Amino acid sequence: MSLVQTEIREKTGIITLNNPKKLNALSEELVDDITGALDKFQTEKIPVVILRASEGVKVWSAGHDVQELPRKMRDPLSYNESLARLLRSVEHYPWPVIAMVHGTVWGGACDLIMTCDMVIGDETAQFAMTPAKLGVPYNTTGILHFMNRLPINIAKEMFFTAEPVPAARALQIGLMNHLVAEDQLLDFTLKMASTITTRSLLSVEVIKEQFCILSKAFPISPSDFERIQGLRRKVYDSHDYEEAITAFMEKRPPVFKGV
Ligand code: LCV
Repeated sequence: MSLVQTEIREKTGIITLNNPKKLNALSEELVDDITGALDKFQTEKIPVVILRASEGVKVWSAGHDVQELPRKMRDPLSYNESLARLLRSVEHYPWPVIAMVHGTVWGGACDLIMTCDMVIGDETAQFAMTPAKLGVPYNTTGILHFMNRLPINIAKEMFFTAEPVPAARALQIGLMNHLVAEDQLLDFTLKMASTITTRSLLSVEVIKEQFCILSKAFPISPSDFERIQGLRRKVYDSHDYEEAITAFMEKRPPVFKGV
């Protein structure tokens, strides 16, 4: 039983996250179903994809499945980890992927939204970036997604406070392309998608790939690369990381010591 529903409407592919009992947490299983749906749409040359959650959910996605995070001393967000694989599959889908948001979006799912090409939400949409709550050393590509999309001071506020950003503010800071009324969200998103299907898809594909290449054109020296690895290791080897994950499981607030 797939954890996503897929359909094609007027040449637009729709992937609906459909694991409400886990609040669409981005488990390995859900990630595999999303990437499988994208592969299928790519084979069928579907020129635009909408990524959404089921009608009327409170939580669009609760982010990385915390139960699948390593308890300690392993990078929770490494290159081959499920979340990173999912973000790359969205980034490298040849044509636009539009995030359609009703409900709250947490952590890695926030990064997923920031990796989609456009974001359209209704007034229930909220976005929270949570690594600092979970003692997680977010990864460099993920931070770059936020730096590419938001003013750096806004991106820092999201990471440092881990507080949800409500829909109106998300529109104001440019996190969302459009904020539309809940009852118009699907029609508005489908209309944008169908406009794109009338354009030259070869041109759209090459322009999307250029955005992808240029958004990563960030020279970094080998010593800085190794310094970042060392800094991140200090965090995922720390008491704070292990305490945060344990506290989440035990449903209690974490007690951070800064070590
Ligand atoms: C596993 C969950 C989750 C969940 N995983 O319902 O970006 S990073 O670096 O932080 C990255 C590592 C990441 O993405 O980490 C995950 C970030 N996500 C969050 O911080 C959201 C955590 N969840 C919540 O704050 C609440 O669950 C929300 C506000 C989403 C919904 O609250 P609500 O009261 O409606 P519950 O909290 O009661 O959750 C229902 C069940 O889903 C589990 C949660 O543990 C509970 O399990 P039980 O039914 O066994 O008690 N759950 C929620 N989020 N990310 N499991």
